[in-house]
Amino acid sequence: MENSGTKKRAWAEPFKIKMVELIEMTTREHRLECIKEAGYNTFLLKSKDVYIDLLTDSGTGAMSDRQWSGIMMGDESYAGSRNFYHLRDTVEKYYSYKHTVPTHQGRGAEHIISKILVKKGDYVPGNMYFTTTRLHQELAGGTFVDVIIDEAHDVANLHPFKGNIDFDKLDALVKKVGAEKIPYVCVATAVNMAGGQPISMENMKQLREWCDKHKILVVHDMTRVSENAFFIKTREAGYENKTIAEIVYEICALTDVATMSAKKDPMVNIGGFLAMNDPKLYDKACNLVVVYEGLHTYGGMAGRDMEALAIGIVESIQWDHIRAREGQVEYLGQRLMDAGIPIVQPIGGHAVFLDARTMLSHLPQEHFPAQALAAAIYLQSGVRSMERGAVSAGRNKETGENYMPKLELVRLTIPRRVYTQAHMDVTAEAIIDVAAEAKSVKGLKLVYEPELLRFFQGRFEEL
Ligand code: P70
Repeated sequence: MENSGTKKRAWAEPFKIKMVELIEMTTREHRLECIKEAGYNTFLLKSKDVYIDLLTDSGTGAMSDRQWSGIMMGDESYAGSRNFYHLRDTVEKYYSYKHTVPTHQGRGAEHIISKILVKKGDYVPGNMYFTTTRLHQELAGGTFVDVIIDEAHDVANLHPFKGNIDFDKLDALVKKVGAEKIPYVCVATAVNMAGGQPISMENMKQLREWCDKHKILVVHDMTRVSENAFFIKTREAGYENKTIAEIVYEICALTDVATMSAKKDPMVNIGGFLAMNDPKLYDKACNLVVVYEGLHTYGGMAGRDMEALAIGIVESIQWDHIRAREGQVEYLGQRLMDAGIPIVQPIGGHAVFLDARTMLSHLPQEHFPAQALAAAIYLQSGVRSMERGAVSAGRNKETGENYMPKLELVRLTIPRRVYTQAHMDVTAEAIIDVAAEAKSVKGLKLVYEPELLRFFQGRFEEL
């Protein structure tokens, strides 16, 4: 019953567990060795040494029995696989976009669209940066400009739609560089780097009008669109009686192009796509996908994975599913808040974000408090999280200076349909223990810094 769910009631997962994967707790001694060997970077830990893995919700979800059946229906023909047509029709039916180009994952789609639309000297405004998205815009010669509302940069601000775009910032950019230098606005739903914060439908509609007025395209990073739809349904007037499917469709229909990392919302272990309505743009994307990914009817995906994705799209927009998903994230966030742990509020869609700046207030940002906190949590409990602060923000491409973002966060990301409420309890207790001994956590210095996306492979030492 979709509409009764907006009242505060207990929720339960709309599934039962048919197969389990065993995990093991390790000793503190062993974890100390592991984190040192990993250069204090949780990306470099081996998963066998991790107890509860909250590094990411990307590709880590549990597929349903239906999705696994879809895997068996893979049509692995080089060209014209029937799974491609199933995927294409599903994207059009639920997400509104007529043309779909499969890619190996989200960044494959970002690569292609940036190459097509961004010219040297262009500016690409967006509601906060995402690491891979911004890099592809920059590699194509563009400059990213943050146009998210100021509230998004303030961890404690309770704005219900911290993913919203500030139109004064967009107007100022047009005034400064001219609309012809802006190929598109990149709008993300459930903004990852802001803490999984949603954009409102009202703001999306305004964006459509603004872009029409300036003849600028809207490119939608729809990686977590159903999570955004959940917040619209539960927070925005006029949407309480709409289904998640209706809201998702309405959001998508306000945009021209979409990039999707299918490893999130639709719960496949690998895959993504680029989608659009304009046949000319589709033609260009087909030209490029054969160079970088694969033939346009499979892109970077196996037939079986396209089938599982088509099924996952439908599962991702079911009310029972999304309510349980968000209920679990909220449960962890609320437990931490009750214990006085500083987290990004309101609690986001895919993760709980710890405010490392406050938790480790004895460390200056140059000593990478979020990186240090993620390492300390692992050491304490075997729970793996991810830094989302100065290390992730990287350096200014012109000046080489370190970006020092306002948000210095550690992300506890909840995979879909994988962990139980008891795992959330254990995680919360571990964080509370670390907070009690926060002063003993030392800052870090970079000892190896890769040129691109340094957070993935960078190595650190304790100061
Ligand atoms: C995460 C993952 C991926 C992602 C995303 C948004 C809003 C595009 C993508 C790219 C994986 C990740 C990626 C970079 C740094 C850390 C982690 N997010 N847009 O964990 O999609 O990974 O499929 O190429 O969240 O948040 P893909």
